[in-house]
Amino acid sequence: MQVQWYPGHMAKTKKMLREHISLVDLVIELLDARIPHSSRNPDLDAIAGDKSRVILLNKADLAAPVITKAWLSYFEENGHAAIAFDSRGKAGLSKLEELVNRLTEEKRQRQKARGRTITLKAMVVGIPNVGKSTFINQLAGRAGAVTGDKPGVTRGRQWIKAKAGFDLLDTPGVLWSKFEDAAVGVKLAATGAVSDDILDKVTLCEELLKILSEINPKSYLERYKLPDLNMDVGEPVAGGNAASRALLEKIGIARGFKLKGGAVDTERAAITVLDEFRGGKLGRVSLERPF
Ligand SMILES: Nc1nc2c(ncn2[C@@H]2O[C@H](COP(=O)(O)OP(=O)(O)OP(=O)(O)O)[C@@H](O)[C@H]2O)c(=O)[nH]1
Ligand SMILES: [Mg+2]
Repeated sequence: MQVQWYPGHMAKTKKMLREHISLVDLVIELLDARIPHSSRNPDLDAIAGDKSRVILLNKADLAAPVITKAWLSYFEENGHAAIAFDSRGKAGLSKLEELVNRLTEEKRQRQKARGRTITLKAMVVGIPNVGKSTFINQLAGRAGAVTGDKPGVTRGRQWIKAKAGFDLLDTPGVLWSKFEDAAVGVKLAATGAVSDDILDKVTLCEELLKILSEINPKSYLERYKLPDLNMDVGEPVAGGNAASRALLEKIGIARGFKLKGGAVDTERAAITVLDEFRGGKLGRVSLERPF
């Protein structure tokens, strides 16, 4: 499955990020904790240059805690300040504040020495639907930015005061024009960064089931109360993967999704599995490890 999604506004957003980078003291890069590798925009290094950066593994409530911990060590070993976060709660706030203070220490000291009030500006960036606006609202303690359960909600930049002397720039989600491999596109689509309107949901769901069968078959076996099928993922066949298709049909049967005439409604099964995976109903599942 080849996913390529680069709506016109994304090139404009990239230009806007480049234009605004000199105004900020800090970049807060939100990654999806379930796919920290696939959700990293390779264009960001060139845009952010040597600006201080915090990596925030957002939606950590949906990812496997042990694997998130391994990712945090991985980023720290590679010289990046990183924290895990659930933007719908307040758990990581004090740790984040500590980190921001550490990274902006020099500027704050300089302003203090000159008797100025401290002002810090941070740009919040990340792929569509990763939770940028939700994160900003959490920090600000009010719903200043529009959020939504689909990619492409934020369309323009917006400054939001998180607290006195700390302003955050909300930005539209950006992807990059070419994914390095097809698996990256599949993971971005499965976690909700790519609009479902451009995708064949059955194929996407089969691809997701193929990944889950390799890393965590318990996630769907328990959710859909299936016996261990001991599935062999096998070679891809035309129209998808035979084992994943068989699995999707079993899920459809388990849920009683039937078409007129009695065939299994695989489309409805696919929509259900994708929704439930995205909503965390298959448990806390990370699709990528740092090793
Ligand atoms: N479970 C969970 N859901 C989250 C978290 N952060 C955000 N969400 C949900 O993810 C969806 C997208 O959130 P937004 O804040 O609109 O995402 P965004 O990155 O601003 O998206 P765009 O503006 O479209 O680029 C919403 O349904 C949020 O409730 C999180 O940490 N955990
Ligand atoms: Mg947004």
